[in-house]
Amino acid sequence: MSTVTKGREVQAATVILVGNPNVGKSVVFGTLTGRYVNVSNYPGTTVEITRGEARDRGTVYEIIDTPGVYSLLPMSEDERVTRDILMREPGAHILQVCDAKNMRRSLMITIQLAEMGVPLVLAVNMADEARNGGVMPRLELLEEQLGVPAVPTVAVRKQGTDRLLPLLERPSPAVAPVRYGERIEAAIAGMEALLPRETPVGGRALAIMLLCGDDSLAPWLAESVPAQRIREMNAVRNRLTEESGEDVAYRVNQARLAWIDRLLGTLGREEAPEKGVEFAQRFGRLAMDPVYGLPILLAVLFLAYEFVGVFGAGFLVDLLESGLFEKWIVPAAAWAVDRLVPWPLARDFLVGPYGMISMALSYAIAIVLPIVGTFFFGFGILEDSGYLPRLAVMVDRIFKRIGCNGKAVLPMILGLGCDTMATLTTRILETRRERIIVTLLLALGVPCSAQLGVILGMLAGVGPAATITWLLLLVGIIFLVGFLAAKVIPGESSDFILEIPPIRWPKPGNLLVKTMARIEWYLREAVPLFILGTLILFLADRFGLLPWLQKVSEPLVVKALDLPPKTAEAFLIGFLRRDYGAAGLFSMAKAGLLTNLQVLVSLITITLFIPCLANLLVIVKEHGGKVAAGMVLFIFPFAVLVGAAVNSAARWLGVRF
Ligand SMILES: Nc1nc2c(ncn2[C@@H]2O[C@H](COP(=O)(O)OP(=O)(O)OP(=O)(O)O)[C@@H](O)[C@H]2O)c(=O)[nH]1
Ligand SMILES: [Mg+2]
Repeated sequence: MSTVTKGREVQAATVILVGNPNVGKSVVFGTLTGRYVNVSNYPGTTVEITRGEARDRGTVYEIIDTPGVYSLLPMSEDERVTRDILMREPGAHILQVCDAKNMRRSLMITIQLAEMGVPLVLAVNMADEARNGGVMPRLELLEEQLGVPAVPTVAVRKQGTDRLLPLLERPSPAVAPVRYGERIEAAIAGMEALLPRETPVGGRALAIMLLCGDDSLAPWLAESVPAQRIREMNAVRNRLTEESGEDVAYRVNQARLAWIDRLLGTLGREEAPEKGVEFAQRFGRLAMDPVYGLPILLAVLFLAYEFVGVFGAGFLVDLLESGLFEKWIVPAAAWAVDRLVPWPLARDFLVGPYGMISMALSYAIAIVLPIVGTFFFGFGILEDSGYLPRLAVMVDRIFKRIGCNGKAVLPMILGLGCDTMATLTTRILETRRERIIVTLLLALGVPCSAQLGVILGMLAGVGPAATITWLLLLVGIIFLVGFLAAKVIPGESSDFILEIPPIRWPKPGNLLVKTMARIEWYLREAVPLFILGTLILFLADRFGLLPWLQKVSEPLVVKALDLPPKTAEAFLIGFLRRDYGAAGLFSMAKAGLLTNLQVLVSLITITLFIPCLANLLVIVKEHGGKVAAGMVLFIFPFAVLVGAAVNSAARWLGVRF
């Protein structure tokens, strides 16, 4: 990349962070740029690229954080994002972040980067854990063999990371001369000859990718190579597969692994004291155990319920809503409005039944904020401890039934944070079928944090029987719909391959920053929509539309679901934001407008109800308008149907909760 002068600073280079999932790329990104991006202890935290700037002695670097990859031969959408950025930024310098505990896998990528001929520096991260475990490789020898710097780092403690930027000023490509046997080498040579002379990454690397059957390069090929050449390339590839009769990608991988094992064998390890199995790792193993895993899961759920449902939605909400808002803020605002703006309209607008302060702010700050705050905090602990991938192992067998594998539990659990974000995270799933199934289940049955908290709070008020009914029904519906969807939606499932990171004590710093970042995001995202929703209700009320809304929705809300007509308002704004709708129900229940059965029916319906606007937009973005429309058309009647069925069944059985 050319050198551009920017003020007195010199724009030196673009640096792309590349590496396996969960090795600490985002932590390194944070220490280099000072920008926080989400960091968690499971693979697949980052699914999109983030750019930031780093300065070193008057030189400015553009740093790019990427999703973790197992190979630069992309198997999933997030892996493709990383490979494509390498293609799109020719001349960029690469900083590969390795996991010192797992150099075998890290070096798979190093080989591919060497073949691409990109300038490279290695950060051998997690040196602390590798040293503790006695598996830290001797890096001087590695540097010598590969011909590039390999810096030991402990990114979370900023150790070694200050050495990276100076080394990135003038890096050179690594040397990793892996040979793949005569036949494949001949095909590589044939393929290379057909490629254009100037390619964004090395011709040899591209030739190997194409021979391994990388279809995701098709758009690039179509742009840069004449059609005749592409046909010739296909011929080379077909001939090779026919001749060797073996999977080329498999052969290539085997050759690379053999090369790596030889290399690692010559390196040797740093001396380290032997240590017994730690308590944390023993717990980590039990959490995946088919027998002990279950009580651990139940204990985790119970703690989450106590913390979010009882402490957050009960204690904190009471404190803020009944204490702060009802006793102080709303009366004070009413008093001030009376003095300052004597028009009844203004008074109504601010502190009336659909007022900005009495409804929008008090829902957002007093009901939803304490709930999402406690949720995000508890969720952060789960993320950073490394428990989530173990849960994935536990549920793998069940998830196979719904056409996915255990990995799908990650987006589903993230959905409990925010369905919109989780829909993006479905990219870590390998096949389109899995992505569509999980997207559907997220939109249908996974309540987001704010909604979940409000729901837990309401259910806690009704009692354990209703809570358990709600939970069982929801889990049952998710699996039933998943099971049916897996039958209907064509396509393949993929094998379950998921890295299990070590159990770690969450770092309070990361936990705090992450929770604050999410709360800030929540406030920025939610409050404007709360205000908009309140405005819609306020205007609808002014223009006398609310009775009309209640009337048109009467056959559904009153007849089918047996709920008070006012519930229609909650459903309406629930589309704007799920949690807002739930908060509407919450305040109705608190005011004693709903019977226990009605609470349950309305909660089930609103949980299943159509996804919020933001979620819908992301579904359109990821899967197109048709899929999104199909989902909404299925979900909406389905939600009402289930709600009505629960109501009739409970009445028929005489259960009142
Ligand atoms: N002990 C230790 N933990 C680390 C170190 N660097 C990162 N971590 C932890 O490793 C986990 C993963 O870090 P991330 O930065 O999210 O990893 P990533 O490579 O960006 O992961 P993906 O985005 O999923 O590809 C987090 O729990 C970090 O706190 C380190 O040097 N030592
Ligand atoms: Mg990351």
